[in-house]
Order: sequence, then structure tokens, then C-alpha cells
Amino acid sequence: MLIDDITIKVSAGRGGDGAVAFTKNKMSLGPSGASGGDGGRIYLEGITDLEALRPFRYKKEFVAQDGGRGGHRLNDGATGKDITLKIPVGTVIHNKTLDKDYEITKIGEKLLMAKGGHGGKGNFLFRSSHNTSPKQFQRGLSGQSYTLRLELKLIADVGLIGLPNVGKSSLLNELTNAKSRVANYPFTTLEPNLGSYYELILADIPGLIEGASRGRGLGIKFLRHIERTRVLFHLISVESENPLRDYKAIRVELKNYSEVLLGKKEYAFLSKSDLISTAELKKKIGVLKKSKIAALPISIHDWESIKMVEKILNKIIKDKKA
Ligand SMILES: Nc1nc2c(ncn2[C@@H]2O[C@H](COP(=O)(O)OP(=O)(O)O)[C@@H](O)[C@H]2O)c(=O)[nH]1
Ligand SMILES: [Mg+2]
Repeated sequence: MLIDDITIKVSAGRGGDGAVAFTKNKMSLGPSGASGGDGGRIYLEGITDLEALRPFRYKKEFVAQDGGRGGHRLNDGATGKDITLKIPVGTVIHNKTLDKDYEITKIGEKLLMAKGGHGGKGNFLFRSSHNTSPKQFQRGLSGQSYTLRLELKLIADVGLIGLPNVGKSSLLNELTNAKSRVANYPFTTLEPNLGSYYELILADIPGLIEGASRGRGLGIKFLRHIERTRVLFHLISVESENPLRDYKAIRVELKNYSEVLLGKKEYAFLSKSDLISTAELKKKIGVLKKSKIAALPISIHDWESIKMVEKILNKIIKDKKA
């Protein structure tokens, strides 16, 4: 099961205490206690792995390292080591302590969630003309500590949809760095998968079948995720006896779930085009065309067709920037 809602506690490190020390060197007598180091910080960073929230089921508390104590001879304490927690892009972060929400929407985006406490000053910094041998120092301050609820609301630029077994996962793997599971039977993929194509995020949305919008199968859980995609790639397999029927079955599910999904920009593809003859392929394209569906033939075994899909993706990148 996809973990998409989990609460954790993060605490940044404490600052190190300042030191009180004096040099014994006759040439330079005086205070030399150094300052403590700052406490380590807690960051959150966006990655494409949708399963990234899973480890938080087992470990829910994260404490960054404290800053080191100030040393003698002006050796400041070491800065505490930071912790960076990786979470899937599209995760909304609810800071329950502050009642504030944040969101990570880009791969590699890093948010500072909890600041480490400042290190305290050592006695060297308290010296003055009135007090040449101060014994004062400061203690390090506590780091910030928060309770965070992490809620995954998948966002992808492109959602790959279609009936089971049409080649969604294969296409995702072909176009991106994803390693979505592929096999020749329906429901191999039970969770959405993400991959990145340059700055675009592509999502493989599994489980769409007739009745998905009414809760049949797992599809309804994923329809929610399609809501936040920009463009849909709708795959129809050439293996189908009736591609038009397949196409419409999915459109009905989108519509039943929300009209918003129907209104999204959609590209239709006749997938696995290598499996039938050119004549048969033309016939199937023709049938779809009659219903005003301009389906483009693709195959993961046809390099030219993959190039064509990449061209479409490049255009989506351009539009996104505009
Ligand atoms: N011949 C051929 N087989 C394909 C192509 N794309 C996918 N397949 C095969 O079709 C089956 C289902 O593919 P998969 O990507 O798991 O489909 P999904 O259920 O839509 O994700 C697998 O056996 C794939 O190897 C293609 O372009 N040509
Ligand atoms: Mg799949």
C-alpha cells in the first residue's frame, strides 16, 4: 500500500556552549574561550520516489546533531550535522506546531524545516577594556522542534492513463529513469510510479478499469492523483479488438470522477504498434479518427515513435515555461 499520510517529529540540534579559557602563553595572556557551534538543521528534499514516505512508518523521530562546545585557544565548536529527509515531490507538509503548510513541488527542492540553535559565545567575546579576564560565557540555544504531518498529493505534469496492460509502465520506463514494474498481465503495477523527463514529472497511473470511479478496483484512489496533472497521455493498445470502446471506457471513468479530468489536454496513442501490420494499424487509426480521436501509433520497439513522444514532451516543457 502506498504510504501517503504520516506524522513525524523533527528536532534540530542544540547550539554548543561557549567556553571559558585563558591562554597561559606569556606573550598573549587573556581570555581564549571559543564559541559553541550551531546545532544541525533539518531539511526536507523532494525526490520522485513515491515510496519515500514508507520508512517514516518505522522511524518517526529525527534529531539533528548538537553543535560542539567551544574549545580553548579560540577553537570554535563544530557545527552539528544536518539531516535531510527525502520525501516525494507533491508532498504537502503541515507543520502542526506552527499551524503552517508548505509544499515541495520540484525534484531537488530543499526546504529548511527546523533551524539549529545558535552556539553560545565563549569568554573571548566578552573581553573589554574594563574586563580583561571575563569568566562569562553563553549556553547554546535549543534548536527548533516540530511535529510535521506529511501528506502526499501527487503532482505530475503528465499522467499516463489507459486500461491495464496497454504499456503505460513500459513507456514510463522508456522515457524516464523510472523502474516501474512491467509484465504481460493486468494489474502488474499496483501503485502509481513517477519518473522525470528533464524538468517534467511523468506519472504512470495504474488501475483504471470500467467502474473505477465507482470504487471498483484501486483506480479511484489514483483518479485523485490525475486531478493534479497538466496533460494526459492516453494509451490504447493495438491488441484490442475495439480500441474505440477501450478509449471511451476510460473517458467515462474520468468524467464520472470529475469533469475537470475530461477538460485536460490529452494526447491519444495507439500503443504496441509493432504487433500488427501497417494495414491493420491504419484501419484502427481510421476508426478512432472517425470519432475525432487523433491517435498516434507508438511502440517501445520503434525508436522513431519514442522520439516523436519526446518531441511532444519538449513542447509541454516549453508551454510550462511560457
Ligand atoms: N510488443 C510490444 N509490447 C509492449 C510494448 N509496450 C509494452 N509491451 C508489453 O506489454 C505488457 C504490458 O506492459 P506494461 O507496461 O506492464 O503495461 P501497463 O499495465 O499499462 O503498465 C508487457 O509484457 C510489456 O512488455 C510495445 O510497445 N510493444
Ligand atoms: Mg503498469
